[in-house]
Amino acid sequence: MTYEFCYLVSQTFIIVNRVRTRMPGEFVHIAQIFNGDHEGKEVAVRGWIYRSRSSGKLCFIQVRDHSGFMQVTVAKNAVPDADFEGAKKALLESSVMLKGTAVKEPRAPGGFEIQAKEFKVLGVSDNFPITEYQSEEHLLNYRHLWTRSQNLTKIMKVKATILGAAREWFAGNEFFEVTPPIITANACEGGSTLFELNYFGTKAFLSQSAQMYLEALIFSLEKVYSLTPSFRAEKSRTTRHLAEYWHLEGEEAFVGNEENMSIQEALVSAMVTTVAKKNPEELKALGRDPADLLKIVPPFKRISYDDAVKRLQDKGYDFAWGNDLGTNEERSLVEGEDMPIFVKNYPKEVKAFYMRENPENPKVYLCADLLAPEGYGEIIGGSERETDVEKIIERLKAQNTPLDAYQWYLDLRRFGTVQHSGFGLGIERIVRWVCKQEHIRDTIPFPRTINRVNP
Ligand code: NSS
Repeated sequence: MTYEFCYLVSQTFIIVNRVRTRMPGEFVHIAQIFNGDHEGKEVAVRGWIYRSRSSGKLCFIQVRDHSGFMQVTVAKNAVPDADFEGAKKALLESSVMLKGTAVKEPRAPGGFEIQAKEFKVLGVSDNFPITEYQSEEHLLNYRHLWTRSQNLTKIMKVKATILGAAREWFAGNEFFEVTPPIITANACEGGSTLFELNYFGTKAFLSQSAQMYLEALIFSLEKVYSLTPSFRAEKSRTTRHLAEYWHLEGEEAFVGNEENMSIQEALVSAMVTTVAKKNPEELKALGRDPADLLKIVPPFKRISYDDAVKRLQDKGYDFAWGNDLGTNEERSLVEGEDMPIFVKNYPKEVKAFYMRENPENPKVYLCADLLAPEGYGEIIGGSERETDVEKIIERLKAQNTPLDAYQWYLDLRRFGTVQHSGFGLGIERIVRWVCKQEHIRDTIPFPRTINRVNP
């Protein structure tokens, strides 16, 4: 087909399409009606019943779709008899399809309603098992239905924007997206949180981090990232740990610890400012002022672990050098900050074997954690990687790790190693902060925690 012909065809298509969008009965999303463009016109809507009440010859039904709610009035004399009977009987969460006129109605939520001419129930709903006041446990048991709730819907929209913004940022900064394995033979973050599985008769694990594989891939692609599920058999019940979470990880050749932090702050800024611009209504409804997020721009403060210890001691914490920072310590360090802060150069004993020793102080690694403000705590763990193969072997031996499964990783240091760094960002951790959620489980549709694997 020639270009001209294509053009002609597409013009014709556009004309046909224009006529179609003006035809009565075109399906629209509810939010499109509220902007007034459809006033006085016929529209068709598909969705689910959110609320309903009827009085004799009139039903008032609130229908929801992903974009909002709309009052629909179904009058006995305006629709076929079967439609009116169906509307009267239909219970909450029945799926419906309706046609009618969009009219201004100041008494209806949002100032518009649809006066139905047709009202079809597509899928009936029996007594919906979720009513107004339910225990947390009940809502988790019915998570497959509770994902229809307003809050979870908004959080999922925010999360989708955050993931899109991250991918866009990486693509715009010359990172290649790669696909590391999930089933592995070695631990990246220590044995205590490994999920073990029987892999055709040999022991294997679910990945805690793609890092080691990303390290392998920088030798061809230089800057890589991946978005994968990571698994941690976290035995404690906390409001910020999941057994399965989404892990966004980057790895960069020829980059040291400081530049690694600059990459992270640019990425985090892009993720949260994009969501502030694209989802202000969802954020406000969740209690987050989008203006808080628009302020998150580099550079972020960088304090050393040593400084962090001093700050904590000055505030009266009984905290000795060499301990890991817990939730309370992290909360205290970001008190009064409205941007995330980096804490860098942790003692070796609290971090993993693969980090590069600080040449200026061999007691600490060249690493950094990024702490979110408002007490949300760590959202990123990152470091420059050790390139000295002997040092890595020594550390693995010191922790009694058999080297067999790590030989391939050691090879990366034996064949053309280069300075490199990387980081891992917990998607649900950043969503929890952005959406001001108390519990991390509400940032993922089907949370996996110590006592829940179903639904
Ligand atoms: O253990 S980390 O701190 N670091 C790593 O896994 C590195 N190997 C990543 C890398 O350099 N490529 O985990 C990274 C982040 C951490 O900051 C949290 O935001 C998140 O992963 N994380 C979690 N989120 C939810 N639930 C759990 N259990 C969890 N554990 C870590």
